[in-house]
Amino acid sequence: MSKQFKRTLITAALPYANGPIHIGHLAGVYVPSDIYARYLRLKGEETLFVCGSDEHGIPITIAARKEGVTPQDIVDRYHSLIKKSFDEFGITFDIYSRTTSDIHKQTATDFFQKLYDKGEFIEQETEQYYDEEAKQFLADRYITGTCPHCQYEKAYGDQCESCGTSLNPTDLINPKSALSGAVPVRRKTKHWYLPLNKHESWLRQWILEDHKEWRSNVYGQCKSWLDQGLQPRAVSRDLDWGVPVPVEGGKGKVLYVWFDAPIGYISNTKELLPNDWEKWWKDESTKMIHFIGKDNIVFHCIVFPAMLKAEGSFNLPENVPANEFMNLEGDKISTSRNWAVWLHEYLQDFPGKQDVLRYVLTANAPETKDNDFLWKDFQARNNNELVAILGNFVNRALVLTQKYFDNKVPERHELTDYDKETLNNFKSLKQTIEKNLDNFKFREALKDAMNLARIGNKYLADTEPWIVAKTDMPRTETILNIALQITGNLAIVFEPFLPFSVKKIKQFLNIDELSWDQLGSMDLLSVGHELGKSELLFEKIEDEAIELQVQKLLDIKKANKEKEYKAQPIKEEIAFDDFTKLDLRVATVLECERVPKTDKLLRFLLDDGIGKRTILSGIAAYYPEPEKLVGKQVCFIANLAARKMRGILSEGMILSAENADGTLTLIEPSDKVLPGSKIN
Ligand code: B3M
Ligand code: ZN
Repeated sequence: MSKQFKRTLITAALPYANGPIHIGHLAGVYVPSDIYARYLRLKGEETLFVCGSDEHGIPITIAARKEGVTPQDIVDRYHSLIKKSFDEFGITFDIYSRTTSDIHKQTATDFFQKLYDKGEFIEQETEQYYDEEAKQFLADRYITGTCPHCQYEKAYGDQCESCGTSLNPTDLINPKSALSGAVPVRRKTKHWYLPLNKHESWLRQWILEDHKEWRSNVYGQCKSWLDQGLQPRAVSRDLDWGVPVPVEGGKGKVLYVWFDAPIGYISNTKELLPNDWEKWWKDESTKMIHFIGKDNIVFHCIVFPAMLKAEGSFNLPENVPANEFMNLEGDKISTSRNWAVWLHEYLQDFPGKQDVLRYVLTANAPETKDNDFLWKDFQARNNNELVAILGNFVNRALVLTQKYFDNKVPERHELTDYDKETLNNFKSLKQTIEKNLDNFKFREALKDAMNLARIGNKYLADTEPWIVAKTDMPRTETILNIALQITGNLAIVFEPFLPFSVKKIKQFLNIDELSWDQLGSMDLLSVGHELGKSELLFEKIEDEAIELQVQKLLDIKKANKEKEYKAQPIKEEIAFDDFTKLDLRVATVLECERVPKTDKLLRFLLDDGIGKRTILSGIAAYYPEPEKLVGKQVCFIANLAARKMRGILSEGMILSAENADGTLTLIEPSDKVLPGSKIN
């Protein structure tokens, strides 16, 4: 199926306005969608790129309640923070609006009304938990109780955060309302449902047969949903934050956030183009692409298309290139656990380095599987790729032109075979890069763009114009002419990926507009053209900057462990006699050193009041300067049978406390006592 399209509507998932944006958002949705939008515009294609904040839904009401402010306060705060981050990272939305706007509320209301009038919903009554004190129905998140699987007492109605099991509110033992603490009662409530089962057969055809080209993760998820059989889905909720249900019986109810949010794409288009929006949504020659993360697949591939189809006048998406997740240093990014690199914080620590992050997140994009963001990798990609390849090439081409040709583009004389081969490489890679961009393979496309810079770098290294200049000026002119044309080409190919750096390259070259069509041309700069002033394109990132970031994460990890710390259950009861069998004493440390060739063991020589004794203890990792322990007092078990470790006899055991993160701390008496003192 290759339809002819005239224009492209690009949507990027509407981020929830209940927190700032982190690298996971950028990697999953906003950098890829921006690359695509920039690429299409550079090709001169008619393109519209819409996004906005998703400002309804339970998490926002929960955040508001926690802080004692209104949901509107929360969304106002995060909407502007998020919008600012997008601006700072060069995400070129044509509009970034919000779902609390009047036009959105009206659009969502009308949409619901139309489906209602057409008889596209079914109404169903169910029993749900109700808080009689707070006088409201309780969303799953608002009910807490004991997890039936792990006995954790603060499990939520939808999930136990301790063991990770997903739950139904009715699974909880001793359910309580998180609003008032009251025991919730069950009460009947009526809602409107979109009968997805009615849509199953055309969805099967449309996705499984007509869109086999979709990414395998997307296709696979859809297939598994469809194979399980679709069920009616409630599109309303008992809540007071959202778009009110506009029909009879809708009092106290709002549209489910996943019903109104995707309509946000439509209302944002309307807001931007009040007279012209319909061609972007209803004209068959418009291609619509949804950029999302993998947790949004079912809503964009099944639920929203069913809504659009039920409405009857809208296009369906042509592709939904959903990404998998970007993890951070091996762990899933989590807003609530502060396990993230926040964009506003990144820019404080790395001012002006937006492109470095854009580059790393694309080079490592989670297009086919979850990937990891590692600070070491970030540094390596900056230093070994951006600085050493792209930056180095551009810098050399410009500096040599200043040095030999007074900053003007020199003439090009006869080409050697090697020159021709170099230029041909550009032409052939252009096609590969286009194909990858057209198919949302941004990672591959970026790799090939960097390969072009590599070709340039190699060209200069092989032709050595700084040596040729001593004997053959015409040849030097040719080499640098080619190097400058290559630089111009790099400004085209990197524009979608590294817009800030490309802006600089264009200033260095003193050129304005370049278009994708010109990629591969060796006549971007005419002979005699005067170049601008140049500087280094990228700078090296030092170890210290990276260590700081790694330390920041270690601190967060430690704080999280402490927050989640649960004291171990008490062991089985023992008789007093059992206790008195233990001979616990205090001793003074005479010597302390690491046991050679081990990571863990320290050898203590103790004054135990009677004589000297040696004890080995596995705490070396937590006391990197063991000599500092000399003179301190420790507690130990004096009558434990001695045993040999690493050829050394250990006579007893030193007591330590285990911290939340598993590290150990020695136990010391609160005042100095005589060595040998008994512990009772
Ligand atoms: N706000 C979920 C998310 O941010 C949701 C996306 C809506 S797209 C219409 O993951
Ligand atoms: Zn549990």
